[in-house]
Amino acid sequence: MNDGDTLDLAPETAPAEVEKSGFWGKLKKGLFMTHTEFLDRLDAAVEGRSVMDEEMMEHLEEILIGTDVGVETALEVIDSVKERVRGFEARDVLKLREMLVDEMAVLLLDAPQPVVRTDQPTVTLVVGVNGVGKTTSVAKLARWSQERGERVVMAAADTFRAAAVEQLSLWGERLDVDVIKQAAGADPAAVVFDALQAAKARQADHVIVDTAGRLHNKEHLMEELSKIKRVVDREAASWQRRTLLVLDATTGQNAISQAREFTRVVEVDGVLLAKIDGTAKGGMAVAVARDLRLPVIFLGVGETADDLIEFRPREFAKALLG
Ligand SMILES: Nc1nc2c(ncn2[C@@H]2O[C@H](COP(=O)(O)OP(=O)(O)OP(=O)(O)O)[C@@H](O)[C@H]2O)c(=O)[nH]1
Ligand SMILES: [Mg+2]
Repeated sequence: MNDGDTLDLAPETAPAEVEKSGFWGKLKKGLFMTHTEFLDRLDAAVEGRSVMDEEMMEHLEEILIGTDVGVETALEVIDSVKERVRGFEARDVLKLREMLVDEMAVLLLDAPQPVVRTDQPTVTLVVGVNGVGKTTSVAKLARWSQERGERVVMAAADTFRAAAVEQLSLWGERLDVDVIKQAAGADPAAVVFDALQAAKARQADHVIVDTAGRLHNKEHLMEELSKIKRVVDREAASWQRRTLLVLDATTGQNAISQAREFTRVVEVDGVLLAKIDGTAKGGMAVAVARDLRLPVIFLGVGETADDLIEFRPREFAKALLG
């Protein structure tokens, strides 16, 4: 895949430490398909025009909706752009992208932001339906923590499939992170209990829990997640506890309905949107933030442990539309 180096997303606006961590490179890689499709369609819409007119605005609306930002958001962005065009300024199409980025960023900044406290250890439960990218995301989060100098423990609480424990153990070896596990079929809550005891003994900073995405039925899955949560609440009462819902960006609106269903039964603190690199529907992140009112915390931008970035509204808008 193209690394997006040709997109020239004005990295000079990003702080130096962001540059070093490769944030822009990963963001561009993650949004490459979405951005390219957006630009192609935008170019086609503005070709041969020098001023913005009503017809072009309609086009633009469709193009935005095509990136899956959600219909409401697309309409809001277009309304704001229309307002600005009417008010003043430049009806010049060259200003268009700039305006779109601005308006999208404003809307995104109005979305819920994650609450982060850094003074206590953290337990992160990673939940989501099967195949969305949970186990890979657990590894990415472990790497994320390691890079910040934290001591990490991973808990293999997807005991439903034998292969799931193996998959996480393999990541543990690669990353040199302890994996707490039991035999397949064991009680996931017991694995989490063990992991928390181990974490306390080792003075770990972060326990990351991989959970099953599929069980005998949905009720069973939800029951199991509540049981795990009760163990965490009891055993790590003074820790920062968070539940991250992993959604697969390539499934578009399906992921949005999944999230609605999940949040009805499990309290979710934020979303990790995986596989955004594999779709032109990267605007999904906006729909999660705006329509579901859930903070998007991380974006998964590939299959390696390094392919994780945090979600930053302004930068996201810029990489998406700029
Ligand atoms: N391109 C891309 N692929 C990803 C990303 N995250 C995960 N994957 C791939 O998605 C597939 C499924 O990932 P898993 O982490 O096994 O998903 P899971 O939710 O744990 O699956 P189950 O345990 O079966 O429910 C794997 O092939 C991963 O490499 C991502 O951000 N980008
Ligand atoms: Mg898994």
